[in-house]
Amino acid sequence: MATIFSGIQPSAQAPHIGNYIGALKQWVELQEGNDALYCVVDLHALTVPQDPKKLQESIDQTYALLLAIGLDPEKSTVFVQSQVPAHAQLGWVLQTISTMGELSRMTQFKDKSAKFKDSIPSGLFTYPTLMAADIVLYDTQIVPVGEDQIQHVELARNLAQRFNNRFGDTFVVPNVQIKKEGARIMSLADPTKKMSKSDENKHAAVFLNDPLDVIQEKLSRAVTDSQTEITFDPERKGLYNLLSIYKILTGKSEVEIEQDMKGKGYKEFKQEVAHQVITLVEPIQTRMQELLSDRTALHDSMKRSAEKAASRAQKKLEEVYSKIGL
Ligand code: ATP
Ligand code: LTN
Repeated sequence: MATIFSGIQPSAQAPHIGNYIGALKQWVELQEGNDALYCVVDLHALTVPQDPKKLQESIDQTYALLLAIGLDPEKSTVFVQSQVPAHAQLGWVLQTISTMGELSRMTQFKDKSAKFKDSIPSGLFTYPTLMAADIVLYDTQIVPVGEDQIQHVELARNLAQRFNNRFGDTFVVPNVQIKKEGARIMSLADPTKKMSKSDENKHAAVFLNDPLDVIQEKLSRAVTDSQTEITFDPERKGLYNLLSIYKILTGKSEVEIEQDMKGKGYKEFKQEVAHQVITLVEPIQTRMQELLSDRTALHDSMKRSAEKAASRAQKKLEEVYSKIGL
């Protein structure tokens, strides 16, 4: 049994199938037989400007989605970050032992700050120290994420080690866990770019809350190539991406899929992929609507999980405060 921690930002835009395949699917698998904590990281969302009403709604939506994909509050602790004050408190402590140099090297900071020209919010810069706090507060051993978060988990490891060296053994040094397959699902509109929530091209990503006909339409338009044979060839990026999605969702082997697709055209194959995606998202959408229709029950569940997480986090924070002389 391992302690697992991961987080997802609440956003007005629902997660896409890249988020699901790269991260969320593993969360569900890992809750079996492990001590798993999953967090809606609303404090992280504040690193870019937010509308308060919309943020509140996004938190509910994201929490409901996590339950709808199969996370079970009886098996894992699914909670909202801002409801456990120790995250922000430890975040500050870790920020004081981080350096400008190491934070400047974060590629996500470079990408996201580029959009702000002169007035880059400083939260965008210090964000990885809060993420490190999220992880080390619970003696986390394994952090399941998509590829783009490896650098942040590396930083969490460095900060944990640095703190331990300076103040004595306090934190477990966490390990990142990346799925070999699906860690980087590509855009359907441009398979050289990763599938992203913020892509301006409406056909780049399939979102878990997309209407079923929209899913069909997006997949039928997915960029492929002018060849005809359906085979796993990483050089044929668009097709390879669709095949990877199909492979993960069906659990079939590459040989099996290539056999099944012999003689079939792209049109038919894309319909098959759409069918698999719809089979995945339809029950999730139904469950999510049910959960969102009773906000009192939803908020009660949030509160209970936050209390569970907080009692663990508070102990670690007290240990940290005492070690650093507070
Ligand atoms: P985006 O770039 O789509 O806006 P994000 O990384 O900001 O995504 P989060 O909701 O914070 O989105 O990420 C949730 C999880 O999904 C993270 O573990 C991240 O690594 C993973 N992830 C994001 N995009 C992809 C992708 N295209 N393929 C696989 N995993 C992904
Ligand atoms: N930075 C991550 C979300 C995140 C996270 C975490 C992931 C915040 N805290 C702790 C794993 C562990 C993102 O943007 N996807």
